[in-house]
Amino acid sequence: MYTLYYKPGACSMAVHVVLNELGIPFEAVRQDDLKAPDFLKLNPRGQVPLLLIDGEPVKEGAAMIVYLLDMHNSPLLPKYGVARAKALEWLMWCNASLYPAAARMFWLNRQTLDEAARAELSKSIVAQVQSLWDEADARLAQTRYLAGDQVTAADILLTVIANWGLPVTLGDNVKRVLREIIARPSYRAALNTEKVEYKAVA
Ligand SMILES: N[C@@H](CCC(=O)N[C@@H](CS)C(=O)NCC(=O)O)C(=O)O
Repeated sequence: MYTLYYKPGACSMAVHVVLNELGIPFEAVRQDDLKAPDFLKLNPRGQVPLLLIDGEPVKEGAAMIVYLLDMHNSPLLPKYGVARAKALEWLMWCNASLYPAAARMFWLNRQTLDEAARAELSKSIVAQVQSLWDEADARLAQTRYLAGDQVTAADILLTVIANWGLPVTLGDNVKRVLREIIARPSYRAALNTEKVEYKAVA
């Protein structure tokens, strides 16, 4: 049995969408207070996503996604060869390059700074995030999905991160993929359960 702890619209939403894709039973627990003692007992890092697999806490969203897709034989992560390498490459790019770059903006919002310093840092963070979105757009000008011809979990994580409201411009190729991913029943169901509005594309 799986239990997913999530915060609405956070990176945990990608795991939520993947669980919906698999059509398996799971419980989704909204965890607003990440410093709540009961939650910290499960995840001392005080972060979502957290997945309980038969009661065993597993951290790191990308690890959960790979485990779930392998365990339940999903085409969202090819089993072998270069197709698997490319799917992992882009899943990890979303998780280890795009996500941390975007998260710097949330870090900045928590800092006490004078306005000039904030504006300068913000400009630099947005420029870094923009260059990553430009990279995704250039890739998607060449291939239908991030990993190639087939949709993979990387496209789902990309779609989740795109909705974090950073002041970046998303290219037309990125928008094409976002529209396709949010139309999937799994994505619509996660938006509905988490009560999140998708604003990155109409
Ligand atoms: N590397 C971790 C990052 C988890 C993470 O930073 N989660 C964010 C939400 S997207 C969070 O819980 N932030 C709250 C905090 O760090 O206090 C993963 O991919 O699972």
